[in-house]
Amino acid sequence: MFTVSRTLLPRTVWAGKTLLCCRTISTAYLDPIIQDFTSKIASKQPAFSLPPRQICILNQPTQFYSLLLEMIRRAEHRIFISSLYIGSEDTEILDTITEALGTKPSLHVYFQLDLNRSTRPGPSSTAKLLLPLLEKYPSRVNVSMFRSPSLRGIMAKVVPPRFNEGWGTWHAKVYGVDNEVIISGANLNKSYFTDRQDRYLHFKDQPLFAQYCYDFLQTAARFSFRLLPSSTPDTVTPYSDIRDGYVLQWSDADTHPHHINKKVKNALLEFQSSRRIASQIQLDTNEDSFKSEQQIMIFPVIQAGQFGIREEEATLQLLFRHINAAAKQGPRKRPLLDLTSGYFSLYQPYQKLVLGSRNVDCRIVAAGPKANGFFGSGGISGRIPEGYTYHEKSFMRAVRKAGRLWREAASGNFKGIQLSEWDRPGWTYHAKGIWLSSSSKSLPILTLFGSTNLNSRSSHLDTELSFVMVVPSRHGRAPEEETSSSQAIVDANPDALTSIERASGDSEEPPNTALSLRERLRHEIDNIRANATTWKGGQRKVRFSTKFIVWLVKGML
Ligand SMILES: *[C@@H]1O[C@H](CO)[C@@H](O)[C@H](O)[C@H]1NC(C)=O
Ligand SMILES: *[C@@H]1O[C@H](CO)[C@@H](O)[C@H](O)[C@H]1NC(C)=O
Ligand SMILES: *[C@@H]1O[C@H](CO)[C@@H](O)[C@H](O)[C@H]1NC(C)=O
Ligand SMILES: CC(=O)N[C@H]1CO[C@H](CO)[C@@H](O)[C@@H]1O
Repeated sequence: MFTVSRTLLPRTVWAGKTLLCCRTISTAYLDPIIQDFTSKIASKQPAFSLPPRQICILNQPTQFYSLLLEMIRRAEHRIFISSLYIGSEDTEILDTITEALGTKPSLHVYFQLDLNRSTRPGPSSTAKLLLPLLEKYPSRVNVSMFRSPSLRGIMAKVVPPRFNEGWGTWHAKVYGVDNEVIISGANLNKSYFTDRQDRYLHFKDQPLFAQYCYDFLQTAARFSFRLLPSSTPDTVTPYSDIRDGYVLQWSDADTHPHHINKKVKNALLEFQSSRRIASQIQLDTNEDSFKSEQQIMIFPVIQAGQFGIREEEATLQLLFRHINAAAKQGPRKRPLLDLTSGYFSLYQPYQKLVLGSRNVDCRIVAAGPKANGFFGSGGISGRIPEGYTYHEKSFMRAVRKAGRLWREAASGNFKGIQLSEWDRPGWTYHAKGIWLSSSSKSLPILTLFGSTNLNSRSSHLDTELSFVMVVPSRHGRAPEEETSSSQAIVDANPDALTSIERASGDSEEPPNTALSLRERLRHEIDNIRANATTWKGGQRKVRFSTKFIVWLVKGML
């Protein structure tokens, strides 16, 4: 059975706040296929518990945009944003932040961005966009920019800017305000607010979770450059970088920016382990635990391959090991895993897990070539969609070789591995993540969301922050999982979910049940799959020169 509770002493947590008490959460309400996994991951990763009512799942880029603006307008103490960059096509976000700083005297704003991507030459770089804000509110705006230590030497100079990002970016996406946070894969650029499909999970009134995200960004700031206007006195410290109109200040005189690997590794490891120890959750298998029937658990995972941090990889290994073990036990339903990535070239070890899990069915949604953000780009970038087709073809060859092509089973259900492509005229696709259901007929019980694309670039080069969320699916002492009446409706009519949501007061104030959250997760997948069709890459030609480029850039796609 499952491992019994680990004992955690309540301790003083970060930010000088004291823990009220250590919350005990029972794994008894989780589906049996994720009980052991949850006990294990809780012993390795920081953990947060929250009621399902505080989680809102947005499905449209326009909803993300309006919520983000609303959050900025209601910010009182802090705005903390982590993104690759801020685009110049939309000025409303920065205008709204400027306005908020003007009206809220105690408001501080923190940005954590990727240096190379945010300092592209030209007047509209993110760095230049942020300068007026820094000049106006020098003591209340902090902008940190991470630069991969691998970006050095002759190659970094020779390879054009767009490609040298391939050496590893700051990729985590966090949009936080006071005690609320949106976790997404979206950057702050116009298309992400209009016609680029992503995922957006909003967590309301979560001091501990928000503090975790904030502290993660503060940790990253310790090994990042600080953006300052050239007019700031005494900015040029050793290794600082003077650019046109601004300075990228380096604050750690003892460490060259190219040699930060060890320090970053230690900082991230220390950060995770301190948060794990301070974690308010204690797991047990006792059904009587207070209110745990409805508690959602969230486990942050960091993947930063170039610093030797591979929590996402370890987490997925663990997840597959446990669901395989559970799926093998006795005659039970086949678990269904939905997986998606806007840049689908599944990392080899993950491919192995998916292909080797013969009792777990898997549906994958990848971006169709036209929905790839690089479709129609000039030069080598224009080859990127074709490069992904090439990766998909080799993945599908491996699926065929493993005898796991999607097919109708004797039961009438489909099984195996299905690849679909997302296409919606005028839109591009950038969603990523995993959803797990205990069978094709039931609602999700687990999801992975955040910045990871689940490809080798995410695993080895970029720095990613993602989260595993587990949702209870059993009630009280009932031995079987729910087969709710709403589930029957959903199976009969996928549109029914929206009416359920509407009936229960719309998404503004979702009902406080785990079941409703699982329905909303299902709705999230359905919304994505509504624009997914059969993969047609098999019929697409990949030019030899594209294959050569893919070979040249290896893990960068
Ligand atoms: C923002 O998006 C536009 C296209 O919508 C693109 O041309 C531009 O390069 C993007 N900005 C950055 C900094 O990547
Ligand atoms: C933010 O910037 C201020 C002044 O510019 C600086 O004193 C402070 O240390 C910075 N805060 C953090 C958390 O980096
Ligand atoms: C994409 O999905 C939306 C619903 O989310 C639907 O209205 C639209 O017709 C779909 N478009 C295509 C091309 O399938
Ligand atoms: C666009 C940009 O800033 N590119 C830079 C990325 O980093 C390398 C190495 O420092 C620079 O040479 C590039 O100019």
